[in-house]
Amino acid sequence: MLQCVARRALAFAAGGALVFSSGIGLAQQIAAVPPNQVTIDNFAFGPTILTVAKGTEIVWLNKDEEPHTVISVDKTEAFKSPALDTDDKFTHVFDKPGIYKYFCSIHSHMTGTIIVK
Ligand SMILES: [Cu+2]
Repeated sequence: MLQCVARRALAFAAGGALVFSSGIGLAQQIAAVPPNQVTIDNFAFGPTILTVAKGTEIVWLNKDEEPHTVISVDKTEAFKSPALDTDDKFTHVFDKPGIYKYFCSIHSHMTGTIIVK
């Protein structure tokens, strides 16, 4: 009787561990691309339009083999990165709500927008 209960408890614990470990796997996948990150890849900013809460620090990460820059069009919350090489990052904190357009000064067809709520 006691052994039977112990066996059930063990089976339950194993099942719980399985659910728990798969839950961690999902969390790691989500963490792989932070919600405040813009990835520069194949001559494009992605996501092209990113909406965040005010006070958010945006991280631009260059995954291209080419250098790129991140330059604000709007002067009210100006930001201007140096040329970013492969795997270089640039960050900017957006404190005021608004719509902030930016581009790459090396490849002016590359554009993106940060919407701050
Ligand atoms: Cu560029």
